[in-house]
Amino acid sequence: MRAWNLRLWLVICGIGLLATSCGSSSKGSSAAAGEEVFQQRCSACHTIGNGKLVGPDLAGVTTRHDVEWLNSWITDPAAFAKTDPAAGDLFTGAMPSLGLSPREVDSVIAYLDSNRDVAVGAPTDGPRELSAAEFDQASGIYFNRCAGCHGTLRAGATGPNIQPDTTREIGTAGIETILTNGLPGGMPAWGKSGILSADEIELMANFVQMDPPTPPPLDLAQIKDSWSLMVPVADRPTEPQTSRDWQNYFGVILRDAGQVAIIDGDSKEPVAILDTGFAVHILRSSATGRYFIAVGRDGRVTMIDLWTKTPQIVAQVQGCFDARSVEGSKYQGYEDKYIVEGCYWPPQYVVFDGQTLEPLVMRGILSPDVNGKELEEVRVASIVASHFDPTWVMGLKESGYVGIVDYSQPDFPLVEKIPADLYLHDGGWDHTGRYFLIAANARNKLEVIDVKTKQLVGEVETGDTPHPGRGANWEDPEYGWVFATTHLGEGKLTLVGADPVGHPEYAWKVVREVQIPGTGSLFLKTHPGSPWVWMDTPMSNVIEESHQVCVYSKEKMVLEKCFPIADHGRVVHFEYNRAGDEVWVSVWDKKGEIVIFDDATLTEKARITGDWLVTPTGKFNVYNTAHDVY
Ligand code: DHE
Repeated sequence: MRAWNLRLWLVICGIGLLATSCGSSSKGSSAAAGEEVFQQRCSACHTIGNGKLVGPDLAGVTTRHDVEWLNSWITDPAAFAKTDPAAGDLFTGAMPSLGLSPREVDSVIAYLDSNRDVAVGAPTDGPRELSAAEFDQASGIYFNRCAGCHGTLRAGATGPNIQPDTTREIGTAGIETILTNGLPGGMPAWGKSGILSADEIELMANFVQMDPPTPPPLDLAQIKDSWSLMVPVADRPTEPQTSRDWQNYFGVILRDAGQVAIIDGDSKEPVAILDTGFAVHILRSSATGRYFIAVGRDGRVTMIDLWTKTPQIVAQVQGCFDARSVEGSKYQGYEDKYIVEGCYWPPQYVVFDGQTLEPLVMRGILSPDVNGKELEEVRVASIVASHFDPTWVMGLKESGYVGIVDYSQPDFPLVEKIPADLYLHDGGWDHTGRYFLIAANARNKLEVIDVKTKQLVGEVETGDTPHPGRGANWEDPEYGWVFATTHLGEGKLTLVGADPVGHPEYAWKVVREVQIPGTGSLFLKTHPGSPWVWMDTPMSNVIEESHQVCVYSKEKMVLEKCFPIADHGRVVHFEYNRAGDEVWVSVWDKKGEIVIFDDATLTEKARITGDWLVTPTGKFNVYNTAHDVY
């Protein structure tokens, strides 16, 4: 037995429980256990003998590194890279700490060693030909599941570039592995979670190695053709026809049912379930709160009147083929006057009448990026409505500009383009409504825009892929006002100083970082009267973590606790009721639930269930959404 093998043997046999297999079998129980761990935790990025995936082929790795080295590397690659030069050379930031126990690490090494004689594999197998029907099917799946992160033309944004040059390097088998198991930085495990079948994964693995189809334009005439006004303004009530507190209604997205449920926040009863269309993404309230405006991934905008006895759809229109954001005009004198829709495709925004959704203007946003690089795709990401002047502020994702649209001017022009950083995604106001903080999430930063001076005033590195949603604002006992975000790529809540008047020394700097168990956080939420900040981790590939919520104490300045609230689905997104004493959380599943907590005691108060509650995701309280309470 060579020296290295002997050491490996000693390490593995030193673990009592595994000792029975030592010396008896070439692939004993520790290697068998290691195989299981490898399949679950490593095989998304590595093969043994089947070529490079995201990470290198690990065939023969135990002949290249000794057991102590591998142990340190697998346990915490980032920490090890700081102390070991070879590890430092190898570490690109992609290899995460997997949180394996020492026994699991040993078993993985034993498994790798049991494959020490396997030869490193050839990297790729090319794509097979797809029939026209298969190509169409794959285009549909790509649009539904992939385009949001990787872009319609696949140039990358929140997710990496996956154009054929890159995907062919990985090859069909490698892509299938990634699609099945996901990746630690937020790439969902489409196969393991049962969302894509094995056949669909095979189809997509081939499709993404081919050139993307060219998506068509959508002009104003076509947008006008899509407009339908179900209830003219003259036929609508002039005052609320319900005795319910409609300002405490919650609009709940039933994503895969293509519906929005309007739930009475007091009685918790569904008062209406409305067919809004394909994969609704978000709702926003008009400035008065009377109308909910829904936007679907297919670009359809739906206006819901909450003043009728039962809420009803009064108008619909399609301004884009692919969209994620919509907002109303909120400046004094312009309440409920206009609606803007931001498109993912085509690269444009569209302004509608705020009472009827009649299309008024469509304006293109394609431009070179902040570095002067020509682009073929620029998507409108987050949009907020200023309370200081008649403007909308929007993140122009690929170009890295924050655009300002002046809706007091006849043609709703983009009057400013403030250079920030690439891949702008989601964001919200600071507590004064003067500063807009938006994540350049692939750059691990929050960009801070002063909408009064129309300048970029801060750039803050917060962590791996910040995802603030609308963000959360509160007064920290030490640092004054802060704006916070969680992250998709690491388990961390980051507090950024947001008090340039009271605490200028901390403004737009990281002032606190709080570890939370689990990556894959999408949303956090608080309320001015609450002592807590609620956080989710729905995109964690560790099932238990996707079921939990975590709560941070503003006063104690520590993570109070994390606890599971379901044994199925993904627990996602928070919303407070109008009074700010209840928090609503979705269990995003075919058999969905909404769990309601008493915010003072953190105890469960009610659980809404029912066959109608299919895949609930975002929830929007009328009062809080109209007034930007977060
Ligand atoms: Fe969202 C907000 C884009 C996936 C639920 N999401 C946003 C915003 C953007 C965005 C740009 C900000 C809108 C604004 O403020 O005007 N979302 C995207 C994507 O590109 C992405 C990553 C991939 C995709 O294909 O769509 C994506 N989003 C999701 C989901 O998978 C979620 C969890 C469920 C779903 O709808 O499929 C989801 N996104 C939400 C919600 C908000 C949101 C609930 C609003 C948060 C808020 O509190 O305001």
